[in-house]
Amino acid sequence: MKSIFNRLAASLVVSGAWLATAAHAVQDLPGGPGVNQLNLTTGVTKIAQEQSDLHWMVMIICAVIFVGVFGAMFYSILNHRKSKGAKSANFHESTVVEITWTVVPFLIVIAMAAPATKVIVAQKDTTNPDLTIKATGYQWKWGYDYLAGEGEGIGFVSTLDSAQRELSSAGTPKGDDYLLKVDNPLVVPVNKKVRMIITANDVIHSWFVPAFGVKQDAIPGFVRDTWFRAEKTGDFYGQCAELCGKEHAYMPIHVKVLSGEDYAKWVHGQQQKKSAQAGQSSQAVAQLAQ
Ligand SMILES: [Cu+2]
Repeated sequence: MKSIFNRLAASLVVSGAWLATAAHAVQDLPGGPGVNQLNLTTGVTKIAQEQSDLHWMVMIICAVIFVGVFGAMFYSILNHRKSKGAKSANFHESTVVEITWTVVPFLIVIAMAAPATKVIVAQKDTTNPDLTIKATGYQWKWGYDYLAGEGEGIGFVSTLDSAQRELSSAGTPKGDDYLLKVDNPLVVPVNKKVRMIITANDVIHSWFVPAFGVKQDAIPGFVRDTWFRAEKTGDFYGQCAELCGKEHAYMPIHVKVLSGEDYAKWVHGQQQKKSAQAGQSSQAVAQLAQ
């Protein structure tokens, strides 16, 4: 018996030490998750800000109702109990009470639903984008194709950094961007409306970037769209948010928001790379034909 307790104590000490080192080793990732983060991520789009405001509004309304209802209940139980000689009041079939408890909750629901509907409608408004990018979910990576706007024709696949995949297999998490680092991040310009067309090639995935307030299921055979207008440059992270198989945890999303100028440079670089590759392959074809 004693040895079981000893072993238990030893394993607690070991796991405690592991937690302590893990907590020290990891820092907040700017644009990504923070250490011990409880609140929603700080958004960098108007929609994300509005979602956060809605969240707090509903949270506060719920808290006020909770305190009001439980306060009245406990007050009644304590101060109007039988042992204190309380006589029960009779308001059975009171029209005033019945109308009040129907109208008041109805008004509360309307007060929450009206602003929420406004945000949902704005979220779905993908008209007049500056840039259109298709994201395709694969087991287990994301494909990006720039369909319209500056950078049209660019396309690449974005996969988890293989070194991090190995760290995960070894059970040794490391780094602030652990399991969020990719080979080719999605690059977009700041303050431009980017329409994302989302689909999948095998099973259902979900394209989710909390800082943009965007989460859209990627469904094979269907096309869905969403949009964002990032108001800050920087790196923002997300993950596939629909359980899609054994490597579901290994298909992160990394979006690099660049200034208009830097974005133009990136587009130029990508196009040069593409034409160089096209040149190489046409040379190869010419050589084969000789
Ligand atoms: Cu997935």
